[in-house]
Amino acid sequence: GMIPKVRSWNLKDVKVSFPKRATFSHKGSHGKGLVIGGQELMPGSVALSSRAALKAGAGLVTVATMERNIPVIANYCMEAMYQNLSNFGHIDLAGFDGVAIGMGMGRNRTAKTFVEDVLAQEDVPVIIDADGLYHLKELLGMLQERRSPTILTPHYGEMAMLTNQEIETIKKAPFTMAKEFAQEHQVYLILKGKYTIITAPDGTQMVNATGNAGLAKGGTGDVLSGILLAFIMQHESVLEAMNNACFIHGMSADLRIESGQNTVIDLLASDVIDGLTNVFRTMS
Ligand code: B4P
Ligand code: MG
Repeated sequence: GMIPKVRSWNLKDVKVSFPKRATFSHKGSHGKGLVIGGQELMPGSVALSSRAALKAGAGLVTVATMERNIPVIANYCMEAMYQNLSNFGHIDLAGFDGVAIGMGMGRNRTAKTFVEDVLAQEDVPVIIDADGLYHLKELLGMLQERRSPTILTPHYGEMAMLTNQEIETIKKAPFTMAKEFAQEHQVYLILKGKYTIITAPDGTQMVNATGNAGLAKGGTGDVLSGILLAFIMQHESVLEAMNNACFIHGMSADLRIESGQNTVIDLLASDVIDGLTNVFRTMS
């Protein structure tokens, strides 16, 4: 097929658009984020997302998850606050500047009602990942009605599921598939892969080339969702936040390898979070 002219987001773009942390800033200046997910057998996902959000600069992070998982998650992410998801039929998003939903959330019907509930609340930007995308499949009609940004982060398998296509079909025309979907449903879309394609609802596209095969391991997508949550709360533009999140997530993985701290074999999602320090050191 025809190869579209899509530009790569680069380090210079990141440096120009990355928000400066003001000397007199307070935690309220950097966003209050809510991470929703993590069913009983998957506590690690939201632990990674919430820690990634804090390490990426979010002011406050609350995790809404299964009660019995809270101690495990808090052990990895002490700075977060917690809500008991099992007690809520409705999650009030008032007071939050951004929401990330779906990581390790599971595919039962209760989980679906949370996705529906979040999408119905108008004022907050929402990131939907992983099992949240699975539930979204039946809720696609809600997307166009939303008044604040919705950001979807499928990998190729999830994109195939959302569009009723084979993965091979997506691979043949990923730019076109992403653009059509983003425009039809009026969403921001991050199609994750070796080259990640970032699309705005108006069809604007950018590609990210940072990252390496070390990222092909469970949990790295959850880290991206957390970084993204932190950035959409602090950047003026959603598109810049998405581009920077993808670039920095991959750059952290690249620096871990280049510095000899990890190899592409042993790199863990948590190493990508730890690597953010080296990335941010180059930003100032
Ligand atoms: P899931 O079981 O849903 O995996 P997951 O929980 O979403 O994992 P995680 O959240 O950690 O990773 P994610 O991909 O979100 O599904 C996995 C299955 O989906 C696979 O077994 C496969 O069948 C299918 N699938 C997924 N991606 C596919 C692809 N590209 N082509 C064909 N089939 C695919 O996030 C991973 C992160 O790491 C992203 O940011 C991504 O950009 C990055 N990354 C992964 N591999 C990379 C690489 N080689 N180079 C650079 N970046 C890479
Ligand atoms: Mg994932």
